[in-house]
Amino acid sequence: MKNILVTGGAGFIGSNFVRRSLKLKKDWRIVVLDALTYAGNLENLNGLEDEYKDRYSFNKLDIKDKEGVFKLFERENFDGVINFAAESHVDRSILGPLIFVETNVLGTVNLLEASRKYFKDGEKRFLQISTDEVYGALGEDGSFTEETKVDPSSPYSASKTSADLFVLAYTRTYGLNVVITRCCNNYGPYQFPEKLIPFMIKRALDNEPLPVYGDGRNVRDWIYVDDHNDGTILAFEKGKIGEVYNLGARCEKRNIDLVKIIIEKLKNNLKDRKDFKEPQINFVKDRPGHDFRYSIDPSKAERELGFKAKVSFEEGIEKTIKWYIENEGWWRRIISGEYLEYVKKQYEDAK
Ligand code: NAD
Ligand code: TDX
Repeated sequence: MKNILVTGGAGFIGSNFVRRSLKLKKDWRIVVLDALTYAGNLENLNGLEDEYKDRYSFNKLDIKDKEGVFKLFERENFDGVINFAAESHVDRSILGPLIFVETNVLGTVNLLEASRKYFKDGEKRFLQISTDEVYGALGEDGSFTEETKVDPSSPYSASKTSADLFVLAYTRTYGLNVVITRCCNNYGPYQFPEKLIPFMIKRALDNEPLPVYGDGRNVRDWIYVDDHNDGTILAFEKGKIGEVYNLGARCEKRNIDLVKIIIEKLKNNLKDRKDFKEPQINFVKDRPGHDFRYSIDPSKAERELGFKAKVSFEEGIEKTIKWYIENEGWWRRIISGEYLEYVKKQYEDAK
């Protein structure tokens, strides 16, 4: 049995990862560490304690907590770490950058320090979940490869880039067995309703206008969360020490086109609901430093890891929209005071 620490396992990608890897990797025991910030939700992991009694446990802990993290490493004798924990929302990083430095940089370095102490043999791996945003913005042409120079635009992406540089320094200086994955925009169930797709679904279901930043021509490259997580498992098992792997599904969409797809899908799924009205798009003030386009070239992961995204956008977005319609209680329970405060601050000029 392999004992694996998954940080940020109560968030969107992390919780999907925990569920998927418990199902697919019968010889893995997963220990989740999560501070349960506004984005972390124990409900995302409902049922796992009963279903996987001996292969799953949860610890409420901050990755910055030196004593707590070192004690956990001492007790659990991990075979590897997969670090999903992060402050992950670009707009929040623009409103308040400091916590992004604290969690994404200092927190990652704290985990690296614990790994340096407890991972004496080079077999034990530290996998850092990074992002395509470290590469900055593209124009109309080209794609990010692992050779593209890092050039982050937002406090969020600057913090993720700094973390990547520390991870790489730990392999060069201390010989730590590290791998980094950089994935494009994820979508799927359990995504916090501040990110584009779930936010637009929530607004549409509440008959609120859909705020599209700028002229809506910015391009994002989309992957279904399970495909990202299959790539994560491959990188953890097959990646070469000190290497970076881009993960993506070659699925670029302009924001405005994506929002129109969401509207059409909602209309189709809700034709029988009398209270559902045609959602209105509202072009609002642009995000400062808004990256124009992302495009991931996943050739290296395909070639070296055997990675291949399997879920088509059509299938993934239909599943996602149905999930948010059927799980209205899940996102309604999240819309707390803090969420309302954030939305008010972020979209105050959007009215
Ligand atoms: P998320 O915000 O949904 O979840 C983050 C999780 O980390 C939450 O459960 C939160 O409670 C936890 N966390 C935050 N600070 C913590 C701390 N100090 N200590 C312990 N736990 C803490 O984020 P997500 O979208 O699931 O992203 C997961 C990872 O994937 C992040 O590292 C992010 O940078 C990366 N990533 C995300 C995307 C995307 O499209 N969402 C794309 C590429 C990479
Ligand atoms: O209300 C909105 N209106 C809008 O036009 C929101 C929330 C977003 N947008 C635009 C901004 C982006 O161009 O939609 C695009 C996607 O926005 P987000 O969902 O905030 O994602 P993005 O900024 O692209 O970052 C995401 O992908 C990379 C994740 O949040 C990061 O964690 C990941 O690293």
